[in-house]
Amino acid sequence: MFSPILSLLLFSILPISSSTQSTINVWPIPTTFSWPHPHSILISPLLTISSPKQTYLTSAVNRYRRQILTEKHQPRAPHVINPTFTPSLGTLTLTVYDLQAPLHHGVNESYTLSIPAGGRTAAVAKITAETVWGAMRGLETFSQLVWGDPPRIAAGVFVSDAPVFAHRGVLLDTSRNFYEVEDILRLIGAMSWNKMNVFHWHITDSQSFPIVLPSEPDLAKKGSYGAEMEYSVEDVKRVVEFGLEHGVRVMPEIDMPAHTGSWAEAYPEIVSCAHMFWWPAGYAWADRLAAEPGTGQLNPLKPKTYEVIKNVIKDVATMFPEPFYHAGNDEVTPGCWKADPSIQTFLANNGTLSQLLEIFVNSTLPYIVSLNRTVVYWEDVFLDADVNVRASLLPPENIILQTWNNGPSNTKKIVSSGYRAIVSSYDFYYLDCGHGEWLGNNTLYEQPPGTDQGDGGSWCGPFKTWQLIYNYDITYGLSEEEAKLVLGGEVALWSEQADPTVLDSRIWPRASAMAEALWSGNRDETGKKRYPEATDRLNEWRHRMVSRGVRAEPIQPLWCEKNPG
Ligand code: CP6
Repeated sequence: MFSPILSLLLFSILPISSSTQSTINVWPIPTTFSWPHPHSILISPLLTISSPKQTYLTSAVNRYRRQILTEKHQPRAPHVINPTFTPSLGTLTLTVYDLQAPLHHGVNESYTLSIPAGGRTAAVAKITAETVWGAMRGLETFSQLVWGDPPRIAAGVFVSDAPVFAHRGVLLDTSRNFYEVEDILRLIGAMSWNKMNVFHWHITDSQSFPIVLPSEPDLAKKGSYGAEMEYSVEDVKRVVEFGLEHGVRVMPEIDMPAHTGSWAEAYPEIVSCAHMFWWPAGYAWADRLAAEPGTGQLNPLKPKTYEVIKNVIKDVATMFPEPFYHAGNDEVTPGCWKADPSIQTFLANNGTLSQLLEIFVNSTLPYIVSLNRTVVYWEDVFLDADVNVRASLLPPENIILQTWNNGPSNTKKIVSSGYRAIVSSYDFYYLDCGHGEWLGNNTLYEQPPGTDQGDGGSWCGPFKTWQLIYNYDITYGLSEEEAKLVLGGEVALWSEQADPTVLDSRIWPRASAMAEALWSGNRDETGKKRYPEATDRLNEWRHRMVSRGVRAEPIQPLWCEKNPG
């Protein structure tokens, strides 16, 4: 053992090797950090993490302590960081100023972290944060600075960190294919490692209705894929609690009025065109790339529709405390309502499809707002060319619009009309593509002319690479004022071609690319896109995620690690 004084002395005279790294292996990279003299100290096996008492913080502290002492992560590119100084790090102290702040949109997630330089007696690392949620972010950064067996930590590090965008999410569709609660928890856990904070749970769609709602039990009983593929009230509680323990909000989406074919199993009388396949009899979509069972749209003219919807909304709002409530409103298909005889009368009397949607929105939106919720809708409700709702019926103080079509121009339309926006442009943020291109109205399938009624479901552009995702600027082309209305972004895993067998690899590490771009940006100090620098760090991070139990896919061959660029 070196004496502290000798250590200090050694430390000051040792030359810093030219091969020491200038960056820290943390993902997402903190907004500011310094590590002037790269070296490390051992972590005491008796490491104490002292923190104020708060249920979720205490849970996080216990989790991180275990992880730090047992992870034994071996860096891919070995750090040339010597020597390792004694004494070891025995204490991490957390200071949190506000223990009450709830995990809501915009909550303060900033923190500072300092890890003492080696050679000091009674070395104490410190995290300070305004809120419990910021403290969790600091713990994550701390844990990523640990490596090796026995565990050691980068020493003489100072980090001051806060996110650029407040909303950093992942959408998972649990209707097209079913996921166990365990899969969802694994996703939420990995999100928290990436400092992502919103799990957008696209629970229901046309294919299945997997959530059991106490006031409307028949919706799941008849509309799920089977009793073993349902989320109970208890299951939802587990997901929401797990989210709180990890600083991840759980935002539910019950999509409507379109994408509701599964509701027709319990209530055929309130769903238009539920079993109407958009392609004519005899012409099956040969590979059933993303088969949609006739989208199904709730009928806005039936009083019963609203009885069911109010029960659904009330139950969902009770089960999910999250103040954002996603009410869908994407892809209303004209052909569906037009095919319903009870709607044809309305249309014959000069009613329009947009008026129908306005009736629907006016009969549901105020109820959701009355439950103290901010409503998130897909952009279609406002921007769809055929079926849309006037801005005067969509108050910007209650409504956020989530864009998914064509990137920047739609974001511009949304924010320049005064709405807050969440960006999930399919050209960049849709991760679901597993089996190649959308075939469109491909003559290969001998689709008869004049039968196009929309694509009838999900399709899939080119595979989105992590670099494409990383480089996307979600506020591109906006004024400074407009950019303030962009809350953040979400990557999306639609599940026509995904299920638990591919969950981890479809999402990770590509979601990590968005996570960093939205946490600390995608450019270096000179304003240049920094993805070349990020590559090795992401590779490292992908390996760490794998060792933590998430099967993130590789971004390069092992050969690259042996042959640095
Ligand atoms: N399901 C629902 C989908 C899609 C949307 N909503 C979707 C559309 C186009 C693509 C991928 C997914 N499958 N309910 C759009 C928000 Cl490319």
